[in-house]
Amino acid sequence: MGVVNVTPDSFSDGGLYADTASAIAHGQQLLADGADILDVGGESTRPGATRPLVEEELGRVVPVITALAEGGATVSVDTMRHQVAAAALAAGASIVNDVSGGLADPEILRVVADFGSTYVAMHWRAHADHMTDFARYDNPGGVVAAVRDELAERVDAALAAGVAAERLVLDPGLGFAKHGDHNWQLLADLGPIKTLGYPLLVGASRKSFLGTLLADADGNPRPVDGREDATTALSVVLAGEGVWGLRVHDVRSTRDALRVLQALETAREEGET
Ligand code: PMM
Repeated sequence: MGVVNVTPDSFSDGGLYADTASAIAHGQQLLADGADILDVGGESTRPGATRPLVEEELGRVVPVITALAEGGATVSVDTMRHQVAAAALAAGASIVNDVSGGLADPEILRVVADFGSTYVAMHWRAHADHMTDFARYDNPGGVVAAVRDELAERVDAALAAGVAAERLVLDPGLGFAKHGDHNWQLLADLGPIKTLGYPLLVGASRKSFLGTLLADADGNPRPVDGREDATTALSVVLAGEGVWGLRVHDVRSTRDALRVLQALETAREEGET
């Protein structure tokens, strides 16, 4: 899944594709690089970000989705709002990627059910302007158990609203009300979330915990544009563990890495016959 952030302020690529034409061109480039899905978003969720108006978000994503879907792309809309989800699905998107898992705007679940679209429910606790206040996991089992249990609640809500079970995808929500150690614990132990029985999407690309991992000798985090190799390394590991989708900014490096995995798998299978 390639990221098309039509925002002035996303942490990883803020402002680069903020206008319609450059967002469309970027989406087309990601397709050429091998993306299966384009994830188009008009709201930055970086820590501390404030929300755009609904009209602003609609104006950012709808023309981009229309153009990319008309060109034959499979498009997801990265939104927490039912109005934006409805307009995006009407414009040709087929997946709703809701980072709040239906908590920010429960009406979104009904929209997804009505359209029969695929729904990505991510683990989330609060909007970006105060999510770090919620990065506490004192419960037994810590962050892994909490994320599993809270995602199970979102699954129940989605199913109750009429979303089809076979159209549900779950996401542990790296960086959302989570500090670096929480992200690593989740990545190290996705098993309990997998036991919920739904495909998993993971968005690790360029996130701050990778910047912290790669900090220089003075402890300064590696800037966003130097986190690509670490992102690719995680893509390889996660794909090898059977994760359904990888939400990344640089599709080419992840696609290349997946090709390597595929070639090894094929060679192994041929070796066995
Ligand atoms: N991360 C961001 C935005 N949307 N959606 C899903 N499903 N999972 C994520 O981890 C996720 C997301 C924030 O990253 P960005 O600002 O680079 O888009």
